[in-house]
Amino acid sequence: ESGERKAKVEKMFGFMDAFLKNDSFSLQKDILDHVEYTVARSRFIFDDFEAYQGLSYSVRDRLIERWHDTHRYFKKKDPKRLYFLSLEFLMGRSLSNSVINLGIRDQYADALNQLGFEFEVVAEQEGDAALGNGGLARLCACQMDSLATLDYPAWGYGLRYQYGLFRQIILDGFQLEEPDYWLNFGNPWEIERVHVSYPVKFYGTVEEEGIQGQTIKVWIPGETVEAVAYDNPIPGYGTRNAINLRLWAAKPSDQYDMESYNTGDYINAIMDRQKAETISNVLYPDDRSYQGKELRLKQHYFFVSASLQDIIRRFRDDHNNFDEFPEKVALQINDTHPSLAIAEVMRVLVDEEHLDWSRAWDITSRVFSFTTHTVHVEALEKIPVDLLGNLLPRHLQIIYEINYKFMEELKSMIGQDYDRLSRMSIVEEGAVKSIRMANLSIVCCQIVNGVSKVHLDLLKERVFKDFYELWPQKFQYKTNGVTQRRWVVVSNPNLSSLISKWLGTESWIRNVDLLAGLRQHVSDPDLQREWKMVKKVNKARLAEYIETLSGIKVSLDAMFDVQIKRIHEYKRQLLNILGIIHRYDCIKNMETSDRRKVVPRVCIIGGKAAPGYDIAKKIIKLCHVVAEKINNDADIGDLLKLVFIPDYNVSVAELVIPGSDLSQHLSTAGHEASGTGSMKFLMNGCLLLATADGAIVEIMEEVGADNMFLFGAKVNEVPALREKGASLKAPLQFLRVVRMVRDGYFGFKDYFKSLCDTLEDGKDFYLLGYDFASYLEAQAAADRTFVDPEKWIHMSILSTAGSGKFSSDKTIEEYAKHTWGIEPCKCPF
Ligand code: CJB
Repeated sequence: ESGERKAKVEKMFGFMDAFLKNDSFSLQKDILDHVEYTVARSRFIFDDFEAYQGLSYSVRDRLIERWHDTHRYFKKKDPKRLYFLSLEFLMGRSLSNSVINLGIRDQYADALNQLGFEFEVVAEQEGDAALGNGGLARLCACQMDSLATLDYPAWGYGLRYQYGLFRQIILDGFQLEEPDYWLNFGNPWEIERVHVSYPVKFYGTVEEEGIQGQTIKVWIPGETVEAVAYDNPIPGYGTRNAINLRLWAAKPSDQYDMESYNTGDYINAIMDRQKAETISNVLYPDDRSYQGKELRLKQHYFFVSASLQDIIRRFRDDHNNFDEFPEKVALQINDTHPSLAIAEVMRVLVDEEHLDWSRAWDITSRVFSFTTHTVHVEALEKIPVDLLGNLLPRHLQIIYEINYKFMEELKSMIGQDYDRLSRMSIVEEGAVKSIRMANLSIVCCQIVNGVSKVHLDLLKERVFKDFYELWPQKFQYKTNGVTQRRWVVVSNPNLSSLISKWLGTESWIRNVDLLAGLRQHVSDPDLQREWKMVKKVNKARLAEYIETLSGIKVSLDAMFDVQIKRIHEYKRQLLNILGIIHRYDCIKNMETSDRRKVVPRVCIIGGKAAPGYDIAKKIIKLCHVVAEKINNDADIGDLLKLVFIPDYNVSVAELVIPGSDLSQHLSTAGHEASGTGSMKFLMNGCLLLATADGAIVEIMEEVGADNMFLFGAKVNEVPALREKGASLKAPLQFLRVVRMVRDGYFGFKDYFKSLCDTLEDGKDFYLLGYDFASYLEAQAAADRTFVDPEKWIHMSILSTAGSGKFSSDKTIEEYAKHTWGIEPCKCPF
């Protein structure tokens, strides 16, 4: 840099220092300034929400400063960058997480105090950013936190939905969906970039043109929509780095159709223009089911096209030879949703940059990597050819060409095995001819990742067997992880301080291996006492929440037993409810003297059902009718309570997890690719009651099977059990509780009929009947342990101590080394 420029930069740094100081007086002044000038409320009277806004805008200033410095530094160093493409990011709230990562939480709490506000109360004012459905989307949020913390030069790209995941309302025990129009009161965490916008094109035709004796394909699109960037800074912990999550919103394009204006139909022309905005309006709430909807496909391409224009523009700023593209760019496709990016990169390289096909393909296949999150072949995304050909005619041609070349190559390797060829083809023939996006991704990417060890085994043996046999070296796994910053430091500050005290350092917040150091204190009575105390305080907070929600008073001496996650048949919330009915039934039939031996339980269930998922909605209703019966049975009292927590989301999880004793992960083995909820509970010292599925198998290796309550059929037993079907006799206790539901013991007999039918002999696909007996045994083991508090605490401490492997920091380090080939790029302070 020239001397003059350098001096200017230094002067700017000086200014920043003058503006953004973190002492209590400066923070108070900044908050008040924002209340007065940004929020436009009087600094003399403002409420908690306005205090939240003023505070957040002042945090945002600090984020922006770091974010600018980070990007300036990245630009200077020009490292290989990772671009993380995902249609969903479930960020939840930002305030607490940001001030903790910036290292100024206590200063802010103090400043607020001086102004007459309480940090916790103000932080509660923030709504969740719910731009995702569940595990897959929250995983991305955790990974962004780790990417920033570990100083990786990364960008996230996604969509800025105006309606996030629906809010769940429970009316008479039934789920209703309410739109989440979350941007109503502004969003301090984003920065609108009106100047960062790109045209995205759809429809039209492909024509051939001759250029210098060569015929090239030219796409003449029929519709243009503008993508505008909204940037969301993501601060790392213990570093100056703040990376960017860039979300796109659709706006009408200025390249409007003059003709329609000139025909005099001004109003209709405006209405048509306005329709463009609908593309990024709403997040699809169906977890794992793909319907060939045009709007969804439009969302995917809108997102892919805008992101790639941005990425290529940045690359072009410093490079003019696309052969360097794979050295500077790693593109991560999160599930198949962004996989049109493969065809888009090929289109740009071949049609716009005029590279020949094989050079373009070589470059493309070296930049992409793909992570799949499913174990179900049926859940893999397929796009009907008619739909794709109409919306993106050139992309369809490109995909056909990729497939043609792949099929030729495959034939030369495996010969004329037509069954196998048709299974592996990117194009699926059949009633609805369609494009298999997973096959496209596998063919293109050099690395395909699963999300746990078990998941990888299933990919090899079942889901992508043919591909694995062809290219075994492509298949890897990176066990999912969660960030200890949000899931312990933000959500469980008491535990966090306790851990730091006993480890003698806060370094575990960045270096999670240190958690293992708790093991050496596990038998120390002081630690045990303090550990127990922290749990009790968290349980009291949760109990208060439950009482406010439902009016139900729960006993803090009871075991808080929790299952919170999306409602799905394979996750078997139904098994949990049937277990609760069984417990209720046993208590009812006990001699009064025996009741003293019953371990009191508060069973907590929470989760959303996809709006069109009938059986899942029935499970929610069943939970409510069973709760109604049990909670109002004076005979039962504190021995058993059942609470359904409505509108489960990230911030509810932050409250519930620290206050749980036991958490349940009941998926039929072979169905949960990984599971990440279990990791959050584990870090918080909750004991797990689980099947040996997904990442639980690795958790077992870390904390030891004797520190968990495991049950159920194993992954490799499930297929044979299914084959046996009707001859698998469910135990009598199971038949009895199902009969109670069927016979209307809890009411709604007709309504629950179809739910009960799924449990009949031979139809019980998820093996609830088969697993019921061992489930009850695991529950009994949990009860026996709970009455030995010392043992319970011991197991609890060991759970936290063994949770280090399940930090997203670990996952990200693995990806960085073995998949993306990126290095940290730490912005100097
Ligand atoms: N997952 O949340 C979703 N949605 C999908 O459509 C497919 C998978 C989940 O992804 C998580 C992150 O990898 C996994 O931990 C979880 O097992 C899986 O169900």
